[in-house]
Amino acid sequence: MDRRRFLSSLAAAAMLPFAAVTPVQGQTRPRLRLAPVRTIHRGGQPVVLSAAPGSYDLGAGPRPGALLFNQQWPSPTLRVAQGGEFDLRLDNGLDEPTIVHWHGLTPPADMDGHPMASIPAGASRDYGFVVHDRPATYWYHPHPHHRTAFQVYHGLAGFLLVEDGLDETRGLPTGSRDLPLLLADKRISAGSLQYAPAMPDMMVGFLGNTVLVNGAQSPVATVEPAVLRLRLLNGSNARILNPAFADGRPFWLVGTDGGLLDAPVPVTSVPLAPGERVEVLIDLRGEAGNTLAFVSAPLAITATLPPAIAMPPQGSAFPLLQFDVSAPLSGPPGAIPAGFEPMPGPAPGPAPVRTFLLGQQGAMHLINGTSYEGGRIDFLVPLGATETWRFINQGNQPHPMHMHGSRFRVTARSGTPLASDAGWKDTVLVRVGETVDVRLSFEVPGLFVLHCHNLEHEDEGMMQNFVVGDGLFADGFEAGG
Ligand SMILES: [Cu+2]
Repeated sequence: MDRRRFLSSLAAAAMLPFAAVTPVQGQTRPRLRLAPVRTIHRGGQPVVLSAAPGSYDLGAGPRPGALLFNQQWPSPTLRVAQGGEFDLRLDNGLDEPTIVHWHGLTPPADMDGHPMASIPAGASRDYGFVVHDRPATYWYHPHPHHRTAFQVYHGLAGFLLVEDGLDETRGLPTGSRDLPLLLADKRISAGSLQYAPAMPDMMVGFLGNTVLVNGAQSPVATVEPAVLRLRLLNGSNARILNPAFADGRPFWLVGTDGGLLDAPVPVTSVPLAPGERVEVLIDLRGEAGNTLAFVSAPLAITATLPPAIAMPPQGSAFPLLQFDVSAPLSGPPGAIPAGFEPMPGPAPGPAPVRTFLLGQQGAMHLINGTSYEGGRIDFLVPLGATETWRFINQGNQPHPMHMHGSRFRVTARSGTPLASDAGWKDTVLVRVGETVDVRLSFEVPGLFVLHCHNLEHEDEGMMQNFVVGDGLFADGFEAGG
C-alpha cells in the first residue's frame, strides 16, 4: 500500500463538510461492543426477535430514532449448529411492515423472508427449518420492499453464525478471540443519524461520513497478544469497504460468505461490498503493549458521485477500530493454521449461461431493462439445474449482486480478481464495466429474489423474482457454457 497516499486520503476525508469523521470533542474512544449472543437450540424455547423503535448513543448522549431487535444496538448475534433446527419468532413492533431474511442460508422458500412475505405492524411470524448450510458467517436483516434500506440503516441487522463445533481442532481462534465486527457507514451529524435520501442518493446509494463498528465510532478492542479471528460483515447500505491494517501489514483470509477456504491466504486488504462477509486471522503475537489501527484502506473503484452528495466518495479511507494489545494471555497464543479440510467444489458439467444486464435509466438501476414488480415472475430455473449467471455492469455504479436460495463460486471476472473470489459466496461485487460469471446449483424449490445489495438500488427496484421448479424453462434461456 502507498502509505503517503493513504494518509493524505485520510486527511482529505477528515476535511469534508460533515466533520463527524473525527470523534466528538472531548470524547474518549468507546470500547468495542460485542452483541449479546442467542443460541438457537433444537427442542429449546424459540428465540424471539422483537423489532421495535429504540434509541442509540454515539457518545453524544442517547438519541431516539433507531430501529432495534430486542432493544439491542448492535442486534443480537444468533448461533445455530449445522444440522440443527432453526426455531425463531419474529415480532413486528415497528409501525410498518417488515420481514427478516437469513442472508446466505438456503431454507425452504417460505422461510426465506421474501419481500412478499412481509408481515404488518403488530404481527408475528414463526420460522422453523433445518440448517443444512456450511458453517460460516451469515447475517440477518429485514427485506420488505421499498423499506429495506431504511430499516437496516437504523439498526436492524445482526450476525447469524452456523457452527459445527470443530473450529478448535482446525486451529481457529474461538471464544473471546473470535470477534464478529459489523461494519456500516452512517451519515452522522452532532451525534445523530441522518437518513433522508434525495434523488442523487438513490442513484449512488446512501453514503455516510463515518463507519461504525458494532454500532460505535472508532472503538478500542482490548485484546491478547495472540492470533485472533475477525468475522467482518459489511452492513453498509451502499459503501464498499476495504479492511486493512493502517501500517499495511499482512493478515490472512480464511473464509468468505459461504465458509472456510482450503487454506489461509495472505492479504494486505480485503475489498468488502455491502452484504459480503469475510473471516480473517490477524497475528498479534509479539505485539503486547502496542496499539494497532485497523482501517478501511483507500480502494480504486469507479463510481459516479454527483456534486450534491457531500460525502467521501466510494473508495475513501476510514478509521475502523484500534486493537489495544494489553490483555494478558489466557492460554497458548495460537498460530496461523497451514490448512483446513478441502473446500467442496461447484457442481461439475455443463452450465447454461443466463445473462443479467445491469443497466440504468436516470437514477434507477435496472436488471435486463426491468424494475421490480412483486407480482411478476421474471424467470424460471429448473430444480436441480446448475447454471452460469453472467452479470454485465453497463451502468455508472458498482453493484453487489445477491441471490436467495443458492450460493455460488465465481468462475470468471473481466476485471482484476478480488480476494474473496476464492471461496463460496452469496454476494458478488460487479464493478462498473465489469462482467462476472458465477456458477450455482438450485436445490430448493420455490420463489426467490435476485437483487443488488446496494439497499437504495434494491428498494428502487433493482431486483427480480425467480422460481425454482420442476420441468420449467424460461424464455431467453441461452445455452452455453
Ligand atoms: Cu446496485
